[in-house]
Amino acid sequence: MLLRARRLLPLPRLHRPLSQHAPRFPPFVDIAREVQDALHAGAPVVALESTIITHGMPYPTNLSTALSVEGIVRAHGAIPATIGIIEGRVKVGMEKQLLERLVQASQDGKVVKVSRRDVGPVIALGKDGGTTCSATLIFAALAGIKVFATGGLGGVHRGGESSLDISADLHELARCPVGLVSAGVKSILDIGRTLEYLETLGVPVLTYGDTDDFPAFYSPTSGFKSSYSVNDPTSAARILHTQSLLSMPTGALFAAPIPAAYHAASSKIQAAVEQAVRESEENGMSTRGKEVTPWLLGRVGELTGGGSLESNVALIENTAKIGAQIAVAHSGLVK
Ligand code: PSU
Ligand code: MN
Repeated sequence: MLLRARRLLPLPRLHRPLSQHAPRFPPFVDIAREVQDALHAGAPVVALESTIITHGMPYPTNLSTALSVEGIVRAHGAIPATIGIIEGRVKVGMEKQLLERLVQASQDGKVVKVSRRDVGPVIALGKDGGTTCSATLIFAALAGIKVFATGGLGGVHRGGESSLDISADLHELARCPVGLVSAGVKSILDIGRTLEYLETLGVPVLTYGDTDDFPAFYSPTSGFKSSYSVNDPTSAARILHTQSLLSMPTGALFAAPIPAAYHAASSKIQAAVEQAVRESEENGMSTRGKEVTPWLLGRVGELTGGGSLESNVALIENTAKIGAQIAVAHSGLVK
């Protein structure tokens, strides 16, 4: 059944304004000045991940998308905080030069794809890292950022019931109080099992829009439903704020369908996804852990002659806009 958010009584505010929670961070965490200022003022901030840049998209689209997504967040009234690791230092908010540096390092094949298990080693060993959803959630939560926009959350891979290839993203969303806006989960995944897993972990899944269809990244539908939908930023922000008031450590997944202009391309891309998954099983790539997702994304890009990449950029730009709107609404609730 589809449950819609209704007008409710105003929620109570936090006891103290955020500015009085002046947090101390470990010495290897650099929060960009404007991000720090915004967080202290209770102003809206949107976290962005860097695995998309280092392992998700080819050059130069990775850099242009990182920059355009930041611009979109700003245009909608929030401060962007792209999160990544440079020489063992966690950057929360990266200036253009830092993004370029990360892009260059990834061209040279020197960047680690960092999920939760990689965080300690990459920092302690002074390496460069592109943070996946899971690692980005950790640092967003540490900094006090409430909203994170990206393309696709990781999840249960096809055959995951025997390979146990289940992304650390799911567990992290259960223990970081951050709203993650994505275009659903990657269509290369077993979407049904991913949703079951999120339910077990207690992570609410909402479609952001006027339908309860759970989107499948390149496509607005997956054949699965979300348990809720919201179609305004305030309702989304209220869910995050309600969980905070209950001291729940949990985040939420807001699944925003890819914009309508890209729906027509989705069946061709989906066919390429199916082919890439088949090939990955045949060539043994499907058992190669963290390499699986980048390989599949690259192969789908080849098979669609770049069509999947264009859709990928569009859906991320869309989640960045929605993320900024939710962050703005959330800051209105807590300020
Ligand atoms: N979806 C994309 N591009 C990506 C990813 C997801 O379209 O680059 C990345 C995200 O950073 C996500 C990660 O957190 O893949 C999941 O990887 P794994 O399945 O290895 O956990
Ligand atoms: Mn995996």
